[in-house]
Amino acid sequence: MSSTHPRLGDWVRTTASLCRPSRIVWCNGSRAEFDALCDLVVRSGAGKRLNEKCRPGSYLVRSDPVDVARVEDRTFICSQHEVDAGPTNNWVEPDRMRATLNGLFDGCMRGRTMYVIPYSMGPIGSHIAKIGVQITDSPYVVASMHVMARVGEPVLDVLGADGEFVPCLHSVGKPLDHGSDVPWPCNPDNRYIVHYPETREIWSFGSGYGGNALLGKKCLALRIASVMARDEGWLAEHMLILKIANPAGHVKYFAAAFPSACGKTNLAMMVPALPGWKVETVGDDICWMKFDGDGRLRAINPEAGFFGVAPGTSHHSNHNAMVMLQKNCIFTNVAETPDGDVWWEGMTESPPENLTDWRGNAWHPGESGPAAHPNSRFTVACAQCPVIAEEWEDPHGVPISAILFGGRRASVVPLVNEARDWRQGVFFGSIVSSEQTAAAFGNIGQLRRDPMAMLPFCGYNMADYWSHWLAIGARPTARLPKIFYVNWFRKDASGRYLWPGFGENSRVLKWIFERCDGIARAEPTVIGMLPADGELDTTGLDLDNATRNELLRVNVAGWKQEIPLIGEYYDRFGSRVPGGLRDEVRELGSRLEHL
Ligand code: SAT
Ligand code: MN
Repeated sequence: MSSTHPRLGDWVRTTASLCRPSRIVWCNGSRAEFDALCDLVVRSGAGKRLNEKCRPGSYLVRSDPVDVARVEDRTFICSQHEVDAGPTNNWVEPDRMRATLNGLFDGCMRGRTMYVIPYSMGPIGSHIAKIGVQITDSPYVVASMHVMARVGEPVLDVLGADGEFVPCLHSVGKPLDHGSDVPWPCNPDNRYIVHYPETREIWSFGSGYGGNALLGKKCLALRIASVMARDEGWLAEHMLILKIANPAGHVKYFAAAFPSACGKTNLAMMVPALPGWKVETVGDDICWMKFDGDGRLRAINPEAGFFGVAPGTSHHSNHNAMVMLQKNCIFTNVAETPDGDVWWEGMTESPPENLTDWRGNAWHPGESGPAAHPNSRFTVACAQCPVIAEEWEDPHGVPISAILFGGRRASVVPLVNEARDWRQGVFFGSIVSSEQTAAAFGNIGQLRRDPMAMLPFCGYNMADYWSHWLAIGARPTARLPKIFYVNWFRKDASGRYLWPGFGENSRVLKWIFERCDGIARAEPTVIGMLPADGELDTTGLDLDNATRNELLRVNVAGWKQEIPLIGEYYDRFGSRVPGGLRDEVRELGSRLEHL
């Protein structure tokens, strides 16, 4: 198979003459191709087939211990002008970066197979979908792309002879010069995850892991897509999409953005504690929203699979994920049990007696390090999720009624707060922050700002991105979703969580649902609209009044302390910060002063 698309053909030829692989394979996306790739990963020594009796159709892969996560400090937005990348992105002048990368890619696939993977982010042929073509020399990456995106021949059909595609070039950066290979080739001293937003190209070198290497996900669907969305008037967001039905069977769709380690996948697959309510999944990580003819934002999940963090996933935190992971999964860097199954921290209350850890060494309870790497992952098709919404592949997308922003904040930020209008909602998104939880990252309790949870994923100046959000809301015909700021992570003085979280978060979703219908009552306060007395359904929950009040109170002193911090944060972006957001901070400050 090859392409009848001259520009694609040219790009593949030019890339091959630069990288000099021993052969080129065009991926057709078939099941047989997937199986053959998995066999290759097994034969390379990086992967093994798990016990068919425990995890049918599943694999365990171990990466090189130095190649285990996204490398934000090696991620670049190479726009012509530095200011267009903004202060939150790494920038190098594009011609200089091209020269560096041309040097690194020169001959980098010697002795290897170069795979060409046409893929669609979004249902094939959907007007919201985008096509990418990834070239890679990693069979593990090709197998993962099979799960995470729609790949192969049907994509080329849609592309036709002159369709648009984003070229995505990836190499593990380790030519095979003298025959013998290592199980997980990579080049940790020369890692580059590079985006050219103006020409919409992605070049990634030196890593085979996750978002560094599966270029459809963070690189295309967020960094490049956020630029496309700005130019074309839509939103490419780091959000889950959930479907929620009330006991009467009425349905709404919410999109929600959280920084990492806030339980996005768990929320997307939640089992509601409230009787009669039902949550189903449309997506767990990325959401593309476009206006329809009625002025509503309709969302698709551009992905076809979940690439989720394994540790912490259990029947308590995410029962549906546990069911979803019973078969046909690729696990990376989790621990292995003696009978050829997988295990990770948090899966069971106590670990099994004997394990092989993520590095391949014997491991016993009480060992100093974890058995599974903290960023170990499962890769699994969305279709396998037991609560996947039937419309998850609707090419028109689903209409979004509410957008939720959340962070991990022990104090100040209430359990739920509805924005008075779109502008205040964008303000909420812009100040999203999480407290650093482990001593590993600087001071405990220190805030990391992560606007709209897009800090590492916005492909242009963050302040311009806020302006784009405001412009979306200023569209005259728009029927906009309501925006809410949620915080499941409030703690008391002794560090105990005030709110049970997980399935109990359905109580908050219920209030949001009923706000969208104009049924539930809210009380206007200086910081936003909080649930009026008795409006948050706490029936059957062991929550005393004092705790409830603490979760939903306006912490005047706390907010007064936030105001200068927000101002300082905005100052990083200088004059690019939209006036509307500056107004929000000033007005919030003066409302607090007048209390
Ligand atoms: O490695 S990924 O970027 O795909 C996942 C993540 O870091 O959120
Ligand atoms: Mn994510």
